[in-house]
Amino acid sequence: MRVEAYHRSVPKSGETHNGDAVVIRRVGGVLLVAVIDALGHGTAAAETASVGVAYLEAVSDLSSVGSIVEGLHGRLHGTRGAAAMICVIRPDGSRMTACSVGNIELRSLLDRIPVMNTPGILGSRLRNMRVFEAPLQQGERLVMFSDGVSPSLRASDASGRVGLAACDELMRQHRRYQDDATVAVIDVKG
Ligand SMILES: [Mn+2]
Repeated sequence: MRVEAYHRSVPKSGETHNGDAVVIRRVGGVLLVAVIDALGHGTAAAETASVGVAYLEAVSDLSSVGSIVEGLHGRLHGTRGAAAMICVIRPDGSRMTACSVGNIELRSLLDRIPVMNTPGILGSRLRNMRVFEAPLQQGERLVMFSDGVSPSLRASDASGRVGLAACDELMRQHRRYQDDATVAVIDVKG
């Protein structure tokens, strides 16, 4: 199966700097999709988010989501802290593994992902990390989003749209203008 990922991220209304950030990259065919939401907004939040992005752009071993989260937690020490969801997908698209610390949410079109959020703030407080995983099937769509997007979002809300057009439709329906807002869409194709 082929897996494609896209994202849209915009700052809070009136801000030019974004405390949300997304990393999408492949290492040896393994796909990493990460959404970061630094506490607060504006320049200081954007600086914290960029520290997280730098770590996730450089991490070379994607075999353990728990290790990635612990590494990100360590790197963010001394910053204002952040929520983040790390999702890793096998090269053949057959399985996903993820961990979400704080309030980054995940919705699934086929609704077979046992999502478990981990309480805490990366950089300052991380206990009882919960890593969840599930097989993926053709036609699945995963949507990861920050709390600048309404939790009423469903993965089916942009059905019929693909890529950035799907991200933009989800934003149009669910964006909250008082916070930085991010959606990342992962499509599993045949
Ligand atoms: Mn936020």
